[in-house]
Amino acid sequence: MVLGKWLGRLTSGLTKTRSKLADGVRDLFRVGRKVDAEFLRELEETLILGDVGVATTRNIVQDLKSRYRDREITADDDLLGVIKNDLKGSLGDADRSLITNPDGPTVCLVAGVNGSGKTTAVARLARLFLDEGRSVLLACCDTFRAAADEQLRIWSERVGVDMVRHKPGSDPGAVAYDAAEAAVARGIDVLLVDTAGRLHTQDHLMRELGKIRNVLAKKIPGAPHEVLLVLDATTGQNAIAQAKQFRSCIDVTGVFLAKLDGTAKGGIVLAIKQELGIPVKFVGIGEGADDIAPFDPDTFVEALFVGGEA
Ligand SMILES: Nc1nc2c(ncn2[C@@H]2O[C@H](COP(=O)(O)OP(=O)(O)OP(=O)(O)O)[C@@H](O)[C@H]2O)c(=O)[nH]1
Ligand SMILES: [Mg+2]
Repeated sequence: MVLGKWLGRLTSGLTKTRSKLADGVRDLFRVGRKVDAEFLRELEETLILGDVGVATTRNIVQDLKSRYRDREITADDDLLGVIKNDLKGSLGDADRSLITNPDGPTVCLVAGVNGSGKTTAVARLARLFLDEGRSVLLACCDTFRAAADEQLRIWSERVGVDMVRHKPGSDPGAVAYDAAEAAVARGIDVLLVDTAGRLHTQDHLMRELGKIRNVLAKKIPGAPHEVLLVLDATTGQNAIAQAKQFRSCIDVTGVFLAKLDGTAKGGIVLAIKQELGIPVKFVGIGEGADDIAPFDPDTFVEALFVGGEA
């Protein structure tokens, strides 16, 4: 499914990645070269430099090589189209829709390391769900950082949703409890739970995350239905290492890849799929409330290569 609505936004959000990855690939094809060893080496280099990841790069290069050798494709074919299809195929057809709770509020817990973009993600998800006609409530379970609740409050006003907050320094589990209760009482569709930034090595903070999860589960069966890990795309391969560590502490159901607009490392989307197998569900492509797009492989690859064919 190509989400035409998102193509424009993604296209501008992927400007930096396009200049490094897609333009590099396109330039290779433009010179009308044979698919020989030198060409394949350059393609491999371009994909790896574009943060696509070693395994995915190898698969794509190998596929092109063997199909060329078997004369399934020739130099006259639309080789860029072949690569684009390979990239789309590498991203797979995982279900990327929000996991919803048919019997009450859908609870979406948002976690990640410090500064990855969690609070901004919460605000943008709220805007997205409101636009879809769902009612939304925010929970500020970041009671750790002073001013975190104020930051979320400003967003909640901007987006036009209510939030549940306690005083800074209070127990985030208690906020989760009150927020879950309020979500049920008000018949809310989606409860978005913002949390403090943490590293997997901070045992007490990881336990705290587990406690928030348990409190939510006690109040709303099956909650949190979605655990979104927010990764900062500008950190490239580091984001993948972080995700592996987080996943060992909490069940992650999806990735929110923030700051795609600020990096040429957008190829990381492919490496996430290959190395984590967790679906990227949303991408952040700017600092505004509307700078979000549901992730769709076709739209992503099309947006990446926008600007003419080889
Ligand atoms: N360019 C760009 N900036 C972003 C994006 N998402 C977040 N940011 C910026 O990244 C910075 C950190 O964002 P926050 O949402 O506060 O991050 P956080 O994970 O909640 O941070 P802590 O709560 O301190 O751990 C802010 O300056 C945001 O404006 C994005 O998609 N693109
Ligand atoms: Mg925050």
